[in-house]
Amino acid sequence: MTTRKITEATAGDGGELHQTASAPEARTTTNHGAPISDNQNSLKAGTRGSTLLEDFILREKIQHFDHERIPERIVHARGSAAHGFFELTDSLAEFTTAKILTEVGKKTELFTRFSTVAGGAGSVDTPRDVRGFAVKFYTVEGNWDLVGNNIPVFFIQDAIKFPDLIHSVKMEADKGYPQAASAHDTFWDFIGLMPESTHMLMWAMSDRGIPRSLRMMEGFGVNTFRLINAEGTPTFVKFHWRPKLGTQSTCWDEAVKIAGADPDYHRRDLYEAIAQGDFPEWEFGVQLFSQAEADALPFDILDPTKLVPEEDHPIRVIGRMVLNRNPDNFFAETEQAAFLPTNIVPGIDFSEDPLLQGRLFSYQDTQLSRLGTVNFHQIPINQAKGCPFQNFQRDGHMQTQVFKGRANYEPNSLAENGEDGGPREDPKGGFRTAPIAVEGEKVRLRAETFADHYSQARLFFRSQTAPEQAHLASAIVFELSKVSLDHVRQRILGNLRNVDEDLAKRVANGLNLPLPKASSPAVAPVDLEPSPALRILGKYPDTLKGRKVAILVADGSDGAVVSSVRKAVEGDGGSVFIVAPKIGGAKLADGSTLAADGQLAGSPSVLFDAVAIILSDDGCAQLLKEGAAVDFAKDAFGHLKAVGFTPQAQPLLDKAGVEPDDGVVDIAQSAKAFIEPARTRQWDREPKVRMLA
Ligand code: HDD
Repeated sequence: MTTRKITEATAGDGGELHQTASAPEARTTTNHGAPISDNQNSLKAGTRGSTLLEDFILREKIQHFDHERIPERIVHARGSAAHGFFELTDSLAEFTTAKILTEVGKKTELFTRFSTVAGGAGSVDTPRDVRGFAVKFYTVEGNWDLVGNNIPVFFIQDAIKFPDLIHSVKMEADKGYPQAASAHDTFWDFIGLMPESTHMLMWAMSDRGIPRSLRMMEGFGVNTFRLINAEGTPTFVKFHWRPKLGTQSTCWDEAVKIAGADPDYHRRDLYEAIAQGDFPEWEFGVQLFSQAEADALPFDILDPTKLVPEEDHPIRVIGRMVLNRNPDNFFAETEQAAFLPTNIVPGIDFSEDPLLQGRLFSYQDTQLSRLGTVNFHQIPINQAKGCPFQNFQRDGHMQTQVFKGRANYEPNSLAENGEDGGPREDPKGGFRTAPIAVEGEKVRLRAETFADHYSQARLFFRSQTAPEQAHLASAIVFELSKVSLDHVRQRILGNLRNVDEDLAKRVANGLNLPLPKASSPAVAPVDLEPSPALRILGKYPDTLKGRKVAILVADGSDGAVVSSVRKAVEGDGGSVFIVAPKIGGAKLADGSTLAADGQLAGSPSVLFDAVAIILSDDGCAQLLKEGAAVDFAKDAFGHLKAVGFTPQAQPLLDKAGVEPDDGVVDIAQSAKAFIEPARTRQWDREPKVRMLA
């Protein structure tokens, strides 16, 4: 009797906020349905005694918790995803029977997961890395997964090298670091010994490796696939995603600081944009090649380390993807999503690309270890939604389908007895592999047509604008400066000489090392016509759409200037984020209080695309003593962002080393004048703030 009274008293310790239920539909139960009377106190031998083994409620709850984690993805562990739809705008009926590519106007549900590659599930969003770009289309002919990246080529030409590549880039086996970083011995050791990786290395070291937002990345199917039309004629195809918001990257110093300021920068950005109804959108395009066109290319269409410049073979835009719904539950959807390059639909087929061929095994296999059962296709996020999925595969761990009848084999004639005989193959509408002729001996060899490893690396480097080339060279200097093995650095420099003599010299200078002999390429590289489409800068129009402008205020700030900046930014499609020394806001000159969206120390300027610093004389005097305010201005300037200011903020700008240029704008005079520089970065400023290679 005494014990019971004390238990009730203890249960109430959580205060009146502790909610209880009596209606069966609102009750907490065990996993097997038994109602739980007390979810706060374990069963004890006396109020101060040991917990009893008999407490099945405690054991079930703790045991379930103990098993909450599943193995993270061996690559692409860190990811963020969203639901959306695909809409076809131009039919490819001439080339394929796939309904998703022929029914114009039809919207197909999809789920898209973006990821970094090297880091673990809990790593930061902004390391220098490739980004995964995986789309699962729930088509009426089954799920089609296009499992691509934000870079159109890959490091290796054969899947058999993939485990070595990944071992080399992930944290070193003995030390367990660095996490989510390619700047270490083993990665560069592998890359130096693998000249075929040089082309993708250029991409990874370019600004594409440090995107500003997942919403501002291009995507690529990477491998070549085939489309198959009603006559059975195959056409090679490469898939492309182009962001409506344009491509944009961060500065390296900025990416490093974002990692501390907001490790979830990309995840938050995607989530918030969708939650606010600002749905990210991509155009979907294809490059198509007949066999004759493919044969005429200077490279092998089956070689995944090569691309086909869009200037030579334009991208035909055939549809769009809109991401318009955040996952309800991160684990159930984003974590349990299983993407499989083998998920294709009738009318689409694989090519013989040896990297793709290996992928066709790896993904199904990895899901078994990650999700633990051959029935992972029954998890809601992985289920085919556009059509039924049915066959005679049965049982296994976590079987959730309850099959009726005894038809679980084929052929069967049970229908003749009036029983349900189950599903049947469909020779006409079912998936058919294109009858491509094959010939040759069984060999472990690579085609000679795969042997040129440097021409496209050179093409990429020479197609970049001057600032992009400088960033690329500086990125290699940064990474090689973290490498401790001199012979590895030497080998890379020798390889870089085959890419571009100027690039090699700049990197050697940046390291203060002599330039070694060029390594001997298997095939001498050739000069190709530069492809401006490989740049980020200037490829898409500058815009404030999807971008965030921070307005820094303090007590005494002029509310009229705040309003005019807000109006100008929002009018141009951007959004505004008020930063103040205190989260409760600042008292403006007119006596009103402006609530803050973020407190200064937690809202550094690295998190924004442009900044406006609106201060009174007093407010500025106070902020001169606040390091976070000085850094706010200094970093915005250093990261080449537009800096709007009121003249009273000048002492802060001076202390932060902000010098006048076209991107430093007096917004008290004109908020509008701030908009154009705010749409982009001030590349001319860069040589003033940073020594680039
Ligand atoms: Fe892979 C995951 C993209 C080559 C083996 N890969 C994975 C994901 C993406 C890619 C975006 C994450 C999917 C998700 O969000 O769940 N991978 C690529 C691209 C490649 C590529 C574009 C080259 C064209 N991958 C590749 C090879 C192999 C793998 C050559 C193995 C032989 N990839 C895997 C994997 C992963 C994976 C181990 C880890 C988690 C998963 O599959 O589901 O099977």
